[in-house]
Amino acid sequence: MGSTVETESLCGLPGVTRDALPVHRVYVDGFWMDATEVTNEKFEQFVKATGYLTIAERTPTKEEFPTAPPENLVAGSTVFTPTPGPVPLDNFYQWWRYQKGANWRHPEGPDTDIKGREKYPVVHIAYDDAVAYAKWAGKRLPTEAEFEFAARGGKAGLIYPWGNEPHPAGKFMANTFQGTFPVKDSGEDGFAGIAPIAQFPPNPYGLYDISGNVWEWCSDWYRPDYYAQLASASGVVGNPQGPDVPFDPTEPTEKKRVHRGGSFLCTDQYCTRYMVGTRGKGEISTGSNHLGFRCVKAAK
Ligand SMILES: [Ca+2]
Repeated sequence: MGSTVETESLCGLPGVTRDALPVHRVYVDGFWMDATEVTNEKFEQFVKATGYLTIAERTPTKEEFPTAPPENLVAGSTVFTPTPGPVPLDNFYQWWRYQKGANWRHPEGPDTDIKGREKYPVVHIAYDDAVAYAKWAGKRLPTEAEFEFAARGGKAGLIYPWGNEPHPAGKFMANTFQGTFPVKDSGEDGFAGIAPIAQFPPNPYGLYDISGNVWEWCSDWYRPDYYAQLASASGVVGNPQGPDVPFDPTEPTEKKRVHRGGSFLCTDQYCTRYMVGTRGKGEISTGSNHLGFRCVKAAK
């Protein structure tokens, strides 16, 4: 598991892959994983069966978001918004906005819907939403170790799930971002923005979009030094479950869990964390239009 110092330079955002150092070995028991990200169609079945209301559809309270301005205490979610022209890539608030009325049924806001997007990954899913779905489906979320093991598809030490070239023989292997970030996605890979599931070749384990398209929730709490902790443990750690408590020094008051896989916004100009050994993270109540999930189940 993990990423190397050598691949750090592939990412435009300095130091963002350092939490995936050093490369280390772990052991995971056998498990099954969904071949694709959970789709709008599947999530709708769950909502119809249970009446579940996602966090983005509920009105947030001051207690939950003490630093949010009062005008933002309305149901909604974060939506990527291209900037009118090139901007310094040092402040992501330039291209993320809190959109009132954005949720899984209305991915870009109240004027948009999921008609014709049945096979797209469900987005604007907070951690508890993903857990609720998984429980209903008789499954659970993957641990970070399970996710990375599955993503590597039986191969060790590669930069991407398919090898070390981002575009082998000129072919795009995942839905990422081309063009000028965050101004215009030129969609050379066939998709400017989110794509339906399974539009690119699967990895050797038959998993689609394990890299790119949307980030995916894992069950581990996030700490940047967790890989270093595992590496310093004696022997190979079996079935790691993540640290006991979350901590992200860049936003120390926020409780974050791990995201993996990168998204349709990944670009070497900013962030290339669709690289298979790298890590992401997110506050547990916060969804966005490039974050979804898939489930796993223990092998009997
Ligand atoms: Ca794309």
